[in-house]
Amino acid sequence: MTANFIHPDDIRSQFSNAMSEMYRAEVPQYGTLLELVADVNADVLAQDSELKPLLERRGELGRLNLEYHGAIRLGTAAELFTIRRVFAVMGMQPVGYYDLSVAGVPVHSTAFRPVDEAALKRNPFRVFTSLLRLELIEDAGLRAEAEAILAARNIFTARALALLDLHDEQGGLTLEQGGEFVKEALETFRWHQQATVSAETYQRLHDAHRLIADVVSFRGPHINHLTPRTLDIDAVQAGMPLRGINPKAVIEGPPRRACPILLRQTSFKALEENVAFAGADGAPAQGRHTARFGEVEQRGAALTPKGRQRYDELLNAARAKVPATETPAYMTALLDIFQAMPDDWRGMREQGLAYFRYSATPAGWAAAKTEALPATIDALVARGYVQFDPIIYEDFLPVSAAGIFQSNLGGPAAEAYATRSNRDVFVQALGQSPFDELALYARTEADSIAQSLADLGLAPANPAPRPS
Ligand code: OOG
Ligand code: NI
Repeated sequence: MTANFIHPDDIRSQFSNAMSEMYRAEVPQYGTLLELVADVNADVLAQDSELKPLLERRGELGRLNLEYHGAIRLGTAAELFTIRRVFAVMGMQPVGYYDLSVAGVPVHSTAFRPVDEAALKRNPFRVFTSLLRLELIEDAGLRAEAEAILAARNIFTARALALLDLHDEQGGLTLEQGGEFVKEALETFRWHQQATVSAETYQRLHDAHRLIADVVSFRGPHINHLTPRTLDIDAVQAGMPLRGINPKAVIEGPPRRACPILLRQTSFKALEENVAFAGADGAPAQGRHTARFGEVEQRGAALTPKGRQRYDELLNAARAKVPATETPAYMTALLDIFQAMPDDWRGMREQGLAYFRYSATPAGWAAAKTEALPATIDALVARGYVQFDPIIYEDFLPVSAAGIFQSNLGGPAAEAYATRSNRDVFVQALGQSPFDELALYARTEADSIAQSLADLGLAPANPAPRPS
């Protein structure tokens, strides 16, 4: 990259700041949530003196009070294709494929996020991006109508599109162009109180699925939530009502553990907002729409395929025992059933359940000068010459995502759609295959092992740089 161009990580930082500012202005309750999260994080750090150096070592302290993610819902393949280009300018690539139709939500999704460690540390912001699956609308007439409405809209400003082309021609954007790009891109995510459809059309879309009405009835894919990261999600959940915020009933994901795994999430219920529908005679008709909310997440270790399978089995067992809607019985069952998974890093590592980042210890460096070291990572760990820290899970969980969708769409959980997942269609619309998240974690772990061995004089070369 030429020195004249602004770094994609800096564009992403500018963009996430602008997005946060816009969303706090649009949804004041979200600002209250941010304050609560900052207070809880400060309390946790004050109470646990070992946590701060650990977070520092993992490079996570600086990014703690930054928003971790947001979410949008798109209507067409062309929108998904262009949004990929928009996010690429900000150093965000599609990672993972999530099929939510199995949970009765007619979308499939990916997460646009930084993929390499340095970029994640600079700014972790990512966007969970869903594409509506119109083929799941049963009524052919309504489907055609929704298609026509979506085909007529353009969610990007003309200037944003021009800057995208310029970016691709030049191989980057100048500082000034980068700033302008952020401003233009932000327009795509803005809330519009003015719906593009009549109240009657809205109602028919809404009856097919509330999510369909949310995607089809507006000028663009308004950001529907932002999510800061917390060190204690249970404290945030308990603290919400005290600040006048109405949380969803359960925390999604794994239970509270000494060694946190994957991702735990909760949110406040979407707000009911005034909208103006297009009136037949040009006079707008007032109505209501619920779409926008605030979320919090707590992240833990990325699990290996084996660990993930255990997680899925234990989660399903808990859900089979107590429906996830029944708090607090469900949370108790979850805690109970997860006793079956070791809750210490050593045990997790020995059983191959999580990914770890290895590094040489001071004792290892000293020993490397005076003795012949064993050459396997296990032996080095056993002697205390190499230490290991969990690699943080940077992705999402389909069952949890469905729970977040559901609680914010209101009403009972919908039946699963009978249709199969349609990954090929998604990939074609996107214009590339999403990265495989497990391969990314495995690569980070392998690199750290190679680096540790090299640092201790046990391997000839540094690991190859990750292609970006
Ligand atoms: C996305 C819901 C999923 C998460 O954090 O799992 C999500 C949406 O409501 O559009 O954001
Ligand atoms: Ni979310």
